[in-house]
Amino acid sequence: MSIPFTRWPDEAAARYRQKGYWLDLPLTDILTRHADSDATAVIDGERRVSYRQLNQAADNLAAHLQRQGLKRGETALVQLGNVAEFYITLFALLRLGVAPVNALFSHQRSELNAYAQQIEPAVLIADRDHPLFADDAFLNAFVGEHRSLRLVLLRHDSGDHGLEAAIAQPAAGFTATPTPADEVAFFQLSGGSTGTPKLIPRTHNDYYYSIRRSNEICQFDAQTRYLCALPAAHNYPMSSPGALGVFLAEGCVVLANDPSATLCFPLIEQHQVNVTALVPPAVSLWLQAINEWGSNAPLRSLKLLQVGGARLSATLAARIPAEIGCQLQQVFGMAEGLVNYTRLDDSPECILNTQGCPMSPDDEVWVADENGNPLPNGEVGRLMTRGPYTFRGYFRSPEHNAQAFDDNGFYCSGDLISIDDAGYITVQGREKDQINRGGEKIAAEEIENLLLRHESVIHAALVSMEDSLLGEKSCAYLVVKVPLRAVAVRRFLREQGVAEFKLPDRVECVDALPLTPVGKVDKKKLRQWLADRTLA
Ligand code: AMP
Ligand code: DBH
Repeated sequence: MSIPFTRWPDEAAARYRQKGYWLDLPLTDILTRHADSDATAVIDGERRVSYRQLNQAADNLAAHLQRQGLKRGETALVQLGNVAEFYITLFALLRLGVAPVNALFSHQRSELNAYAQQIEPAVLIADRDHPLFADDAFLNAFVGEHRSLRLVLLRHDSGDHGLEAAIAQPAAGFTATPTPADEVAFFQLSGGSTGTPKLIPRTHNDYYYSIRRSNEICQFDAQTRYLCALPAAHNYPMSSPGALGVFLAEGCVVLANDPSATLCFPLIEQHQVNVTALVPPAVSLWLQAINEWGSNAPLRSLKLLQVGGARLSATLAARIPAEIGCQLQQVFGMAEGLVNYTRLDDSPECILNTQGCPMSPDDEVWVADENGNPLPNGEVGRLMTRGPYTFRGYFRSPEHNAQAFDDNGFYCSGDLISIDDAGYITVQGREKDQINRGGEKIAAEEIENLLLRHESVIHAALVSMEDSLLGEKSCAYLVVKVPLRAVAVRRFLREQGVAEFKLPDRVECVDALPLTPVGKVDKKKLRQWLADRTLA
C-alpha cells in the first residue's frame, strides 16, 4: 500500500539522481547516522537529549506503533508543539513508513478535521497541554467522526494514551520499514488560498536534498547551535535548514515555545545559540527589547539571523547588523518546495534589498505575465517554478492542481516577483487570495466560508490591511441582515474551531461588496477603502 501523489516525470527524476540530488536514502538517515553520538541533539527546557537517546526514543516509539498494528503506507495526524517529542515522533513515523501531517499547535478543531478528512489517519498523536485535548470531549467526538483512527497517543497523559510511556518501552527486534525514498515521507501544510487547507506530499528524496543543500548554503555544522522559536512543524524551521539541517550536521537544537525576546534572549545567552530563524515582526520586537534594555549583550553569541516567511523591509533589515550585531540572511521559501537564500558572502546591498536566489542550480524559476508568457528580467509578474524539491501536486486536489500548475509542471506560487540580472528575486506582492499576517498565512476563502455559516451574514470578504508590526492584518467586510460587532464575529469563528491567528482583526459591515466587471468581489477596492479610512 502506498500513498498516491503526483510524481516527477521519469526524465526529471533520472536527472536529479544523476546530479546527486536524489540519493535514495530515507529521511531517517539524518538521525541514524549519528546513532552512536553522545552530542546533545535537543535542549527542551531542563531536558537534554543526545543523538543516541533521540535515536533510541524514535526506535522505541516506532516499535510500539508497529506492535499496535500500524504499517507502512498508512498516515498519522500529529499535533505537537516545540518539544523534543515532536522530533521523536517524526522520526518514529518515518521509520515505520507512516506519513504524518504535522498540524501547527495553533490549529483547532476545524483544521484538524480538514486534515483528518483528507488523509484518513490511522493514528492521532497530540498533547494534553493543548486546550482541545485537555479533557476527552473533543477527542471522543474526533475518534467517532474519523473512523480510520485505530490508535491515540497523548503527551502528558497519565492514563492509557501516554506518549511518553510508549517512548520509554524498549524496542525489541524492531526493523525499520520506511517508505521508498521516492515516495511520500510526510505532508507539509500549505498556507493556502482555497476553502480547505491543502496538503503537500514531500518525498524522502526531495526533502533530504533541500536540507543538505540548505546546510551547504547556511554552513551549518557540528558547532551550530540553533534556536527553534517558530512552530517546529513549519517548513522553515524544519528544513531551511532548520532543525533537520542541524541534526544532519550533528549540531544542537534549542527549543523555545515562541519567539518573544523575554523567552529567547536568556535561552540564547544560556546555550550560546549562534543561529536562529525569525519572521519580520519578531525581529521588530527583538529590536524593541534591545532598545528598552539598552544592550544587545545577551545576543553576543548570535552569528546569523535568518529572516523569512513575510516581506522584510530594507529599513528593518538594516537594523539587524547595526543593532543586533549579527549577520542577516533573507529566506524566501514555501512549504511547496522552492527556497531562496541570500548567500553569506553576498554584498550588504544584496542582503538588505533582495530575498535571495534559488538554492539549487536546477531550480527553474521564471516570471510570467497574465497570459502565462515569460517576462524579461526586472519586470514584475507571477513566480513560476519547478525543480528537484518542488512538489508536483497537492494531495487529492485535481481541480486546484489544474489551476496551480502549467502544462509543463511549473508551480505558480501566487507571489508577484521580479528577478534581477544576477538571478536574485525581489518579492513585490501577491496575487493569491491570502493574507500574510506576520508570516502566518490565512486563506481568505477558508474564513469567508466559515463566516457565511453565521445566520446574519449574507456576503463576506476577507482582505489584508497594512499593519506596522505584522506587515498585514485581516479585515472582514460583511453584508449582514443585522449589524454585527467584531467581538461577536470573532467569538462565532472561535466557536467554529478555527486557529486564533485567522480571526479578523477588524470587521466592517457594508451595504454591498464592490464587484469587478466580471462580477467577482473587488478586493483591490476593499483594500483601497481600508487604506483611505486609515489615512482619514
Ligand atoms: P506557505 O505557503 O505557508 O509555505 O508560505 C509561503 C509563502 O510565504 C510564499 O509563497 C510567500 O508568499 C511568503 N513568503 C515566504 N518567505 C517570504 C519572504 N522572505 N518575503 C516575502 N514573502 C515570503
Ligand atoms: O513562509 C514559508 O513557508 C517559508 C519561509 C522560509 C518556508 O516554507 C521556508 C523558508 O522553507
